[in-house]
Amino acid sequence: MTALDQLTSQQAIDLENKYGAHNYHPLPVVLSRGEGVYVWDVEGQRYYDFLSAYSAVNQGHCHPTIVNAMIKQVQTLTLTSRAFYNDMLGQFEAYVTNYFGYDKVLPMNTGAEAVETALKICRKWAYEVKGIEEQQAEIIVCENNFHGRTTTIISFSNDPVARKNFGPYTKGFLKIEYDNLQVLEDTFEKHPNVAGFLVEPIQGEAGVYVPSEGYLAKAKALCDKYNVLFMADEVQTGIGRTGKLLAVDHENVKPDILILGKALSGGAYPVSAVLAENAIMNVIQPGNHGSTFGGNPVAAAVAIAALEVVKDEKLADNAEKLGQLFRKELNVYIQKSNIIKLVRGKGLLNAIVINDEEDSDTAWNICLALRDNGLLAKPTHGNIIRFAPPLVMTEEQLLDCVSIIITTVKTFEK
Ligand code: IF1
Repeated sequence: MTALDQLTSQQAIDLENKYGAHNYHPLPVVLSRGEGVYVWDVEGQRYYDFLSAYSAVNQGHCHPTIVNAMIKQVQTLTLTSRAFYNDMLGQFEAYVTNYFGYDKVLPMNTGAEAVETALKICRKWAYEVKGIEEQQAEIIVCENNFHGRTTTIISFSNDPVARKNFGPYTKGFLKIEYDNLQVLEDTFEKHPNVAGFLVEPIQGEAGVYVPSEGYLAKAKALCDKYNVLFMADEVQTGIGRTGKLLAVDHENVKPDILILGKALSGGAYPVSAVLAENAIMNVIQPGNHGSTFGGNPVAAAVAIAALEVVKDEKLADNAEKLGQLFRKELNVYIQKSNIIKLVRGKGLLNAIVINDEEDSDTAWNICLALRDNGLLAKPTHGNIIRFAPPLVMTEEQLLDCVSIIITTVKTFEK
């Protein structure tokens, strides 16, 4: 067998099991092609993608504008490192800062790296601008957060699966309840060395947990009052997913530090970024931070194209419209269902909560049945199923998906 022979699904699964570290438990489906809202398995079966690679493929699979920008750049210049200038990075920097309304951007590759970058900028700002004594800066994070997999980030996770036996952990983080403004202010009062507040505008991994209306705006106002940087992790919620360009736009909040990843490239390439105004970003000087691949010409070309698609195709508006329809249609069914408890979310970032024990395998079994009916989704935290299709979906396709979901869960009614 040569590497390029067409495998069966089972052969592909067997290879991963034998030669790959077992750091995932994928739904058993082996994909080999994608276009728009659809993916195909190696046997040629077509599915609606209702995960979008955890909201990275907001622009749809293999979007021609993004693919063409990538091909053109890959044939011209791929990587220079930041030891030299390249003719694409500056164009991306000008484009992305103008797009989101910030003075400066620091480009990286993955979401976790962007979060790390934000934490480093925040700490440096604390010592050099806010005037906190060295080594004393603290950053507030939320319970049930998900910000990535690095040693520092898992240090402030409270998911034992992500965290256990990876210590010793990085110090300097205070964990408070999400969606609780009183606790946030109490923590500011008690801890004068707080430099930043890192928050997901909607907690994705926690089960698409949408905070109370006004929480983000009021948290930002408290940050201003206590001279603390409000850092929004929009890696999953950003770039049109929740029905606005950014999830913080629902409350007209402008984060001091904005963290982007995933759909910044439409899923074509790892591109992440941190944006801030000069007063903050200028703490970063040559040698302080960087990455071999961060800001490479391919990433720059791909990200410009990916952001253009979001604007040209009005993907945020489409997510808002289809999200309303999705929740409305599902709610009609939920009225008379004893298997789905509720649907929640914003735009096209939604989840249903299954009426069963948290450690039951019902959500997993529903996802297997959805797969058999032509729709791919994945459980998060036991009894919750996340629904996040590409934002290029049409209303007709969405209604088709709603019908697949309802037909499938019906067979699980008790
Ligand atoms: C995995 C979850 C989603 C993120 C936020 C930073 C990152 C992520 C808000 C890091 C990444 C991923 C990573 C993926 C599963 C996935 C996920 F279920 F774990 F929570 F999307 F919902 N901030 N989220 O959601 O970005 O370094 O991965 O590029 O298996 O770890 P990354």
